[in-house]
Amino acid sequence: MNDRFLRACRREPVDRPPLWIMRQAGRYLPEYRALRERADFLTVCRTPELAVEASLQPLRRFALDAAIVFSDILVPLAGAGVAMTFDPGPRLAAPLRTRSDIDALRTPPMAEAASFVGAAIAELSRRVTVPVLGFAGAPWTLAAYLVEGGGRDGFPAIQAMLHRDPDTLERLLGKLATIVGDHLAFQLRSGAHAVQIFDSWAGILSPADYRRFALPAVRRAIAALPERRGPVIYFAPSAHHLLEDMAAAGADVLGVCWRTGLADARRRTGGRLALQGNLAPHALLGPPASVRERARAVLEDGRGPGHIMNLGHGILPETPIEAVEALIETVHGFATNPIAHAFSGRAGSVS
Ligand code: 1CP
Repeated sequence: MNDRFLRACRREPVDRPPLWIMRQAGRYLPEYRALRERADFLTVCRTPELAVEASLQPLRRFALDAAIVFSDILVPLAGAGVAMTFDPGPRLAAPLRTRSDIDALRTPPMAEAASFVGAAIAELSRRVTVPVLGFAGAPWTLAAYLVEGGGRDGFPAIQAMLHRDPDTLERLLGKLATIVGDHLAFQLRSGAHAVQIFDSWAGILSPADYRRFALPAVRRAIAALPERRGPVIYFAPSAHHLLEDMAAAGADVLGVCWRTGLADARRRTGGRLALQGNLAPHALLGPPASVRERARAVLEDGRGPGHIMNLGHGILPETPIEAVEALIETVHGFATNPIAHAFSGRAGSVS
């Protein structure tokens, strides 16, 4: 197996930084759009054969260093009985606003509620020669969607709950920490080599509220994982003001968006964690020469033990394929240590 990604997560030496792309399966790929003509989003997620197909699509085109199972952060909650549709983002039939709504949220074992995710991971790990990533939303980010009922700028409903009824919010976060810990552990048992936690909306919190609400919940989810486990990546965009606190969540790798420089993040976290990121997704809308220049700047900024090259957030649906190719060529041509690089192979990633 190509273990460049796992080595970088552990801050071990590598010939060049590994690369994967957040949301590498998705709407920028014509073959994904074709798959979605045949099946709706939740059906793809819940049918292991289709989820594996979506996960394999980017790997057939690009020599990436990790696969990610095709699912969504809200899918385990749908499995736990929260009624929702996707259009394209999640829409809940009934947002959770009161204490009794939250008490009614079930926390069934994820091996039952999201068994299809485990089946997709097991099959994917048989089909690829790169590590397979599982993932989950962080408790705070899942709570933001559950309380709002969908995505909305600033998530005013959870902000109101935080101020009006902080005990109820803490109760919800406690339940979600259980669900997230269980879901991550289930994915690792099913064959995931590493897991990523997306805290997409942590950045709307002040440092004090992050430390009171979001951080304890994500820390509890990570602490619930077995001691001998694959690496955990913790990513929150627009969270420059939270970086030192995020480093205390218990993850091995910190994902950072483009608003924070990698060398700056390394200094602020004392070099204790590997770092992942952080080319701006918009950089891929530029011509290939510009993509190469921007990607090289990120690679230089990330130099040091444990850099996983990635975008600073999910790839945009309008991204041209040539831009992704330019990114890949640049990473493949970048030697962490020029002497070791001369001896490295370039095997494909789908067997
Ligand atoms: O029409 C479609 O095909 C649906 C579009 C889509 C896709 C392709 C959604 C709806 N989710 C996904 C897949 C997905 N979501 C993956 C797949 C694996 C991969 O290749 O990376 C992952 C990791 C996610 C994670 C996810 N979903 C996040 C965290 C990452 C981030 O961008 O911050 C979030 C916030 C979601 C919620 C969600 N699901 C879908 C959309 C459009 C959204 C955002 C909605 C909103 O906030 O309004």
